[in-house]
Amino acid sequence: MTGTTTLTFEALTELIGEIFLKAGFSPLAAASLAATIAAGERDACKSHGVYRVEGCLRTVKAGKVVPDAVPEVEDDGASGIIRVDAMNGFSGPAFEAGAPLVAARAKKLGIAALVINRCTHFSALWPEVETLTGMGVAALAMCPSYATVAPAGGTRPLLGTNPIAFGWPRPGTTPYVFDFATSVAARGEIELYRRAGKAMPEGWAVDAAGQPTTDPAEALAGAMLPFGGHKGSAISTMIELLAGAMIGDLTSTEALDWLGTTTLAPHHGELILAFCPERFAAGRADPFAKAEALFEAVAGQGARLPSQRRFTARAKAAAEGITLTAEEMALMERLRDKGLDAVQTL
Ligand code: NDP
Ligand code: PYC
Repeated sequence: MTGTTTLTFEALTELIGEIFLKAGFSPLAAASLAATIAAGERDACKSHGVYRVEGCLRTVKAGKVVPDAVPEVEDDGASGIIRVDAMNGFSGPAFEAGAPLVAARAKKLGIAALVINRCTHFSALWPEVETLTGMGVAALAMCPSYATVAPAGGTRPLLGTNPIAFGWPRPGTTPYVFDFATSVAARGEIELYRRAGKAMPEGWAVDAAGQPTTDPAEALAGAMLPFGGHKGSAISTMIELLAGAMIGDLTSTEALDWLGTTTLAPHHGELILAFCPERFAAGRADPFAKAEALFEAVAGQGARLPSQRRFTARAKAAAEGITLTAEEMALMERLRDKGLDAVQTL
């Protein structure tokens, strides 16, 4: 297939939203997920861009997510923990229900937590922490996934690719944000290598026999590796504890048992912590001025801030649009026209 299609962010969001509405998503879920996926394409984060749309539909068709679930908020209006039960739906509507509450509570108490239970979470975390920095708080988000990563020193899947993201608000400019899988690479990255028929870099994964591999298919059938050896393994384990065991939700191993496959989007919980820097600093110093001095010092060494590549891609997309390949566009059109009939569950 040849030729490309260039769309505005709004047009791509609308196209993905149409697909989701046709597949039975609630208008809120369709809008929320479509904006997150379109933002992945806009910010050049293809591992969580349009290729995820088909996976969402397959997960619906397999009966593993409720596309029109209405999240239920549990909040007594005073405590530091706000809980949202996603009611087995996608995480987006649950996050949107809880985000303004957790930001407001953090401003009141200094710190607050948003616990999301029983959600399907397939997306990048930066849209969430950016939403919270936009509300004036710093944020730390994390969730398990499904067991695809061996612990450091091990050879079999046990941990998830367990993402962790942090955002710090910067008055007058884009926030400081990092967001990464605790595996060497996100599983979505390996899937893109598989689709492109390319070998992966060394050190990302072992095959089913526990031997190092650069073959994406062997890696997907084997185990991915944590980033930074024992350090990434420990952070990933912490995420299993805080955003799985502690919040009364599934660990990555339990999530895989529940789903029965890694070909659908995973179901588990999520933990998001919100901090009010002014409340923590309590007048001792200006935390935002100190942060700016630190960021300037980073840039002063010729290093770049995380998310700088994304924000550059975002500006380029605003000026020039978002370009999809002919294959990607054909898939979007097929999913829009045929809905759930276009996908298989295996
Ligand atoms: P990357 O390794 O691509 O990027 C990690 C972070 O490091 C980004 O914030 C990136 O900023 C930054 N960065 C990269 N290179 C540099 C550099 N040279 N200097 C400074 N900062 C740098 O991310 P991953 O592949 O690990 O993860 C991709 C996405 O997958 C994440 O958004 C994550 O949330 C998502 N994910 C979601 C899962 C889920 O279950 N929902 C599971 C696993 C992953 P920049 O983007 O600007 O390059
Ligand atoms: O890319 O590792 C990943 C991933 C897992 C679940 C959603 N994304």
